[in-house]
Amino acid sequence: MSEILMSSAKALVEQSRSLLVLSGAGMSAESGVPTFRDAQTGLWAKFRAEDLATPEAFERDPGLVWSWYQQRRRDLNIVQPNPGHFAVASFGIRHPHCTVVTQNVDDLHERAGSNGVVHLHGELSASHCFSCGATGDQSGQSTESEYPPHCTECSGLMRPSVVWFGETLPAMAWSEAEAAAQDCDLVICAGTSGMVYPAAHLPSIAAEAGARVIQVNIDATALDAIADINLRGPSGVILPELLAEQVGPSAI
Ligand code: BV8
Ligand code: ZN
Repeated sequence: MSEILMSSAKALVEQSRSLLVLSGAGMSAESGVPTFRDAQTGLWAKFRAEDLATPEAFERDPGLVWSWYQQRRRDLNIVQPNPGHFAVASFGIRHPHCTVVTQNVDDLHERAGSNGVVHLHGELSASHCFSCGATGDQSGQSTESEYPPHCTECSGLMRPSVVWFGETLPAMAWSEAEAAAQDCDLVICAGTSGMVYPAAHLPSIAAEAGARVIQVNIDATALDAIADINLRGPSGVILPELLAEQVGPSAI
């Protein structure tokens, strides 16, 4: 990736007074968490993630969908945040006007030290009742059960508290993300294909409000068209350099 592009991007970060970081599955891929574009493995090899992450799939086969999330929960227990997560977290500690909005359902940003992370698509660690919405007792929830437990309120089936395709995003999360996009002067899109809506609208909302857009991705994506600077490469390598504390000009 060219040094000129990186220094231009670092200048935008240095000048920024309000930063939005929008992260996608590629951010967690550096920690070993498969993206939605990656092929499924094991029992779910013959399914696409998009086909499992729907209410219809859960109604059709609750055991299949629940066990897929249980496997992802177990996988998450053995991965760690990567240097990209830590770079975002330490930048956020140095710059209070930095909002982290993620499409990811893992807690890797939080485990790296980011606070107030906005989860557009929910969180894998929580569950609620598919019928009545009760959250029940989340403590010590086993990641081993291969069939969803029953709700203690209405004996309906518990489901993971993630947003499935065809479901609306949590209103609070979306309005916080939209406000951050409208208010920021710079948005960094890290590890997202820009294919899933309405999350994929956020960079355009920011650009239309006058913000500059930096994209960090190993591939070309739908966001190439609106990115002012495209930093091609892994987020775990690029973000630590892009967000490193910039020491002022050395005294002469
Ligand atoms: C909604 C939780 C209103 C579940 C997820 C037609 C056109 C436009 C939109 C639609 C349409 N038909 C339907 C829709 C709406 C639909 C949608 O956008 N569908 C897409 C597939 C076309 N959206 C919805 O349904 C949303 N709700 O719109 O509500 C509504 C209501 C009713 C009816 C209609 C509308 C809800 C969407 C939320 C779905 N849930 N996750 C779970 O996790 O199980 S989304 C899921 O996909 C993940 O959260 C993941 O984050 C996301 C995929 O996006 P990315 O994060 O970008 O990941 P992806 O795998 O795509 O890309 C990874 C990128 O990383 C790649 O670019 C790769 O190059 C890069 N990368 C890889 N490694 C690295 C890297 N980059 C840097 N470093 C690396 N090391
Ligand atoms: Zn219930």
